Amino acid sequence: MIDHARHDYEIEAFGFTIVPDFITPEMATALKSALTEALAADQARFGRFPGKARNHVMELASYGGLFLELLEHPEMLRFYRHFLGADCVLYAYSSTLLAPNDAVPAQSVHVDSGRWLPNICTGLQMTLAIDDFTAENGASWYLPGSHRNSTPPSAESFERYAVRVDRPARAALIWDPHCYHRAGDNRTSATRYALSTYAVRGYMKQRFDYPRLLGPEVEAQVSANLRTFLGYAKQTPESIEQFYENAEKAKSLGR
Ligand SMILES: O=C(O)CCC(=O)C(=O)O
Repeated sequence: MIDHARHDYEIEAFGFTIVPDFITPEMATALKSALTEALAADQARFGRFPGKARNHVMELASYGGLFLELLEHPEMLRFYRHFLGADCVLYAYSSTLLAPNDAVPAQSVHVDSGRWLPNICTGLQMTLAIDDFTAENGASWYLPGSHRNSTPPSAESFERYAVRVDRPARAALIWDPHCYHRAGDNRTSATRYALSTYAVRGYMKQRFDYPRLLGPEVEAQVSANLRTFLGYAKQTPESIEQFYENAEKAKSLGR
């Protein structure tokens, strides 16, 4: 049983919380091999772009299968909906791998959202550990309470107060993307596997236009719950004809 009151409090107060045993061992194993395949496919498709990092998959929903299944995780959706409202949408969905001795921008202190609005949470992230996060393989550091900072902490404050967030495989770190953090160094010989989902309020723009990226095939294949989370109900019409067609469609779906 997940202690929601405790985790919600930790997100509010510290900007992050660790929820253990978030997925089954079987799901973790299957996600690891799906991530390995996606990484190779992504390099083949996008490796020609100078901005493409070798150990990163920018967008996982487009790889379908298990990655779409994970987006239906009821506890993940509960956290997102609790903090962002029932109509919140997926903003981004990517890998969070750390290869041995890799130097990545995430090792500098940063936030994933520079937006600072006091007293309103506009985004929430989940980093799902597929492997253990340890001191040796570069467990990330987070500065508790810094999601409430209007300005970045000094390097000295970060080093003094940040905590290393070790966690076991299959744990979900649920966190505010305005919480200051940095990745560690992976001094082992194995890549550390994780992936991240990131949701925003329903009135905000998604990083990818998921309905167009995934198309009507995925719309037809997934549950109503997932269609909402992917943003299908938020699409603006591209023509006046479509405005009237959408109104008919909504009526027939009882929306
Ligand atoms: O945990 C990590 O390795 C880095 C996470 C990170 O910096 C991010 O997701 O923005």
